[in-house]
This record gives sequence, C-alpha cells and structure tokens, in this order.
Amino acid sequence: MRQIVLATKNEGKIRELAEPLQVLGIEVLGLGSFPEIGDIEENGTTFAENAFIKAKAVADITGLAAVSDDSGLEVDALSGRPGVYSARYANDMPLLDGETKDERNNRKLLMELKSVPQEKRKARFVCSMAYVEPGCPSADKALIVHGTWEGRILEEPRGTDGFGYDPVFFDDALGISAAEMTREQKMERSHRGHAVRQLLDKLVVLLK
Ligand code: ITT
Repeated sequence: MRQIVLATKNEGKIRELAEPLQVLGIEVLGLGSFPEIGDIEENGTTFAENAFIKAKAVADITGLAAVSDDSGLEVDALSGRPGVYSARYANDMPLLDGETKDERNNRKLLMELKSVPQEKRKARFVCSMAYVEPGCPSADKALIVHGTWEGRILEEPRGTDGFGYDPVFFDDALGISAAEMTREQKMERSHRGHAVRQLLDKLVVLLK
C-alpha cells in the first residue's frame, strides 16, 4: 500500500485530513512516526510557499511523499490579517489561566473587532495544500491546490466542535458557526474540504 506522511502537528487538521486521504487507498502516517523531525520554520510569505516548505522538509527527511496544509484566516476589517500569521496571531499576549493558544487567538480577534459592526466583519478561511515527493526541487514541480471559505466573525464564540478560529467563524449559508457543524458539514463547506477534494482528484491521476 502506498504511504503518505501528513506533514502537520495540528490535531484538528489531522482529524479532517486523514480520512479523505485514506479513502484513496493510501496509508496515512502522522509525524508521530518520525520523532526525528523537529519544528519546521514557516518563513514563506504566502500560504502556498509555507505549504511547500513543510511538505518538502518532511518528504526529504522521511523519503516518503508528504501532504501539508497551510491555512489561516483573512479578516477584511484588519486588511487581511492575521493571514499567514494566524497560528502566531496572539503570541504577543500572555495566556490566561487555563486558556489554550486557540482561545487566546479568538480573544484577541474579538478585542480587535470590538467596535466593528456586523456588516463589516467579513472574513475568509484560506488553505493551500501541497503534495511533495522526496527530492522535489521547487514548488512549481509540486502539486499545490487552494481552497477558501467565506464567512464573518461573530461577536461571541459559538459551539465547541472543530478547532482554532471555528467558534468565531459564522457561515451564513448554514446559519451556524464552524464549531457548531458536524465534521461532514464543515468539510462540505470549508477551505480544507475544497482543497482536499481537488488534491484527491489530481492524485488519482498522478498515482495511477
Ligand atoms: P502545522 O503547521 O503543523 O500544520 P499549524 O496549526 O501551525 O499546524 P498553520 O501554520 O497552517 O498550522 O496555521 C493555521 C492557523 O489557522 C491556526 O491558528 C489554525 O487554528 C487556524 N485554522 C486553519 N484552519 C482552520 C479551521 O479549519 N478552523 C479554524 N481555524 C483554522
């Protein structure tokens, strides 16, 4: 069976990505199988660059093809921030007692948008996903796909499922937050769902 390494440490992404890739008859290995892989510096300026950097690093170290996901939230009222810095957005603020990093990001976001009215709270999730084989010389030789998800930022978190910014991201079509969706509903609508379906379509052809 063909093996692919899922090049992410984010448990939320692993929950959403492992299954669709397995459907293709691929054995999906996590980074847990490769403790020698340390932190990979994401020093790209775009989601696509960072996705390539992560997948290439993992493919070259493991000798196996790797799939990565670089994603984040672009908020119109913040001129597209936090964007590629979404994971590190609130690192400048101390964690409150018992608070997770995701909760701190959401707290900062709601603070920054405090005086922004409903109609100006538009935002989108963006995802670039890369499939990279060992020794791949450059991003233009890799398989890179993209997905987006339009929505708006709530005034209070809603829901307990999902991860990251899901509790503050509202989907107008379903009338619920991303953290109130089942995994299936979220994958149907989300940036990651759109990207992974494109990736699967292309992989079916490539791996034939
Ligand atoms: P890896 O680099 O190990 O994959 P990461 O969490 O650092 O994990 P990114 O650099 O891509 O991943 O940062 C993505 C940020 O955007 C992070 O804060 C996520 O919580 C958030 N994010 C991405 N997709 C999301 C989703 O579907 N729902 C909520 N938040 C999401």
